[in-house]
Amino acid sequence: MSQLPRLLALVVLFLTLTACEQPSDAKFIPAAETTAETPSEAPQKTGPTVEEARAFVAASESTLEQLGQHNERMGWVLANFITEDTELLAAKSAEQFTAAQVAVASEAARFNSLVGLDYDTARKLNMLKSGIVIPAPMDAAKTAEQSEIGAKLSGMYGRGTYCRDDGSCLALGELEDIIGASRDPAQLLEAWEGWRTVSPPMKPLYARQVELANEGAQELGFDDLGTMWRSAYDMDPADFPGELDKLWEQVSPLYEALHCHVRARLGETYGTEIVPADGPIPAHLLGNMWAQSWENIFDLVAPPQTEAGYDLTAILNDEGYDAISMVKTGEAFFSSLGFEELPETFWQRSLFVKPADRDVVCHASAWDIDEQDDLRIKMCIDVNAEDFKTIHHELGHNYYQRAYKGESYLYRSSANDGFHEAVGDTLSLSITPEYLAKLGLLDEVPDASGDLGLLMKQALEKIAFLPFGLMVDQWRWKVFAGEVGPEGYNELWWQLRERYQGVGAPSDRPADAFDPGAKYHVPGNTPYTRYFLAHILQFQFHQALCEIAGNEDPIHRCSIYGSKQAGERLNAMLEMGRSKPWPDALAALTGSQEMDATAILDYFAPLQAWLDEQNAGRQCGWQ
Ligand code: X8Z
Ligand code: ZN
Repeated sequence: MSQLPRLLALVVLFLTLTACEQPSDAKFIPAAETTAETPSEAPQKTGPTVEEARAFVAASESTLEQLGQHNERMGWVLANFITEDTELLAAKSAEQFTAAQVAVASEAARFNSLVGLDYDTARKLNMLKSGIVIPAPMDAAKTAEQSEIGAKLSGMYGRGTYCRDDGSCLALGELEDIIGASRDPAQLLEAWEGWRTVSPPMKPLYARQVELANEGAQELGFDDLGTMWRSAYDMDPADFPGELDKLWEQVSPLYEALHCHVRARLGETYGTEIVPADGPIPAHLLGNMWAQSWENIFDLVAPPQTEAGYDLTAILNDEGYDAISMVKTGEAFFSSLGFEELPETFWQRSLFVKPADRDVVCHASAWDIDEQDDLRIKMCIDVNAEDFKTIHHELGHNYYQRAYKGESYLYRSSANDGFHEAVGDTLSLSITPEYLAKLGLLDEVPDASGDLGLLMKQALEKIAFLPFGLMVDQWRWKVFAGEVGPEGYNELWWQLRERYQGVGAPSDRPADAFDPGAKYHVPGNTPYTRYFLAHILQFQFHQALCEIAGNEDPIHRCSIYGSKQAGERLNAMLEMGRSKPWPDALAALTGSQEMDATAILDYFAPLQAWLDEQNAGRQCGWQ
């Protein structure tokens, strides 16, 4: 029997008894402050006791675990079978789960001034109060409305297609193929604009979702949903943007150098009427639907006389790889580090190939249905290098999930959300020519003269991504803070795209455009700063693991494949889950408590030197 009615009854009772007591201060409370044993300040007899707090945390974990699992299954069914019915069922379960999360978060505030709490209870109370991605107001009708909107938005994205006047329709995957391969600006523009016809109808729904989620966040004591999201980093949420600024300042010179070179080369290809020599790069020319990573235009910007050394997409196809063998190869990498193989159910229950007969959410994701062994991925795999890397990304989530399965419910998560996104990518950094030669996919390892090409390809993926990884939530935080209303959403989006990425809209956007909605994570309501952090962290992890593996090559040539020592150290961090603040988890692997961009800068140092030479005499930056 569902525990929700019982829980809600409890909450109603609590709210009735203490109706005048607002859930006061749900802001960040450093665990250290609440953990200090201060026997002289024993809790007052009238207030809640430490035992009550512990019992409350245990009951909340148990309730949320049950509802969360049910919600996860419903989410899986919706994402694999989008229909009106599954949308409704998923919305219903999301509604129950959100209501329970909010009820618990609100009740947790009861223990705010309690002293003498042990470390774990204090940490978990904090997590209960702030760890909701999309809170709802404590009004049943509004909670239901918000869940329906959430399911509808996901469905609209998953089902989205662009239909031409002649009735022919293209799905996202097909449009992405055009953006990746075509060099015809008119065709590129059609695909780019075409995909953005899916999102205008999302705008009013999104605006209402923001209203409701903000109301929910405010009822829990936060200024708005953005503050709530920023409170998940074991630091005062007010300090978190500064942490991001610091990292961005470290890497932005490298990004600007890459941008400058890429813009100059695109100007040579398409002409300066299309690519202005001193302005933002039009977003449809960068080889990716969102201009978030640019590896598909490698051929246009590659250093002369260097190659990437090999074409992994061609190799995978020539060698007869299919979706399953690509995933098996990813699994084998983890096995080489000493991780246990994936369970049989992973192979039975995952979705690897886009079904022909139904709508699914193709955006890749990893699932942990029972938080024990029922791990799955859901991906519409094509045989190409990009999907090969994405498979490693998704498996990284699954191996992390399995590593922390022994932790209690609230600790079954990554140290911070950037860590979860970084693990699989860290292994992808080890997909080097040496590694491919070990697999028999390359006959010989190219010598160091090919490194510049390899680094360029890698930079087009990893460095190009950084400002995009940052700007998505810069946009959302401003939206959540009410700095802009629906009528200004799109303009703000493009202001930030220009400011951070130096990328501009290729054409005047229609008045009803809602271009943020054409990016999965906006209608899907997935925070995005995690990917920016992951792109910094994965290089820190890679550097540390290479050292542990005894690597002596330049860091961009290091592969940790086969190193049990590296695997052991990685696992030591993964199995901590979220039980300790992220600086402790980071230190367990790297020895450092700071997120820091030195490792990524070291990795790309030879490319930076080459870019600086190329850019001498060019006008860099954008107006
Ligand atoms: O969404 C993802 C993963 C699933 S967590 C495929 N990524 C971001 C994106 O596609 O926009 C990975 C890189 C950034
Ligand atoms: Zn991911």
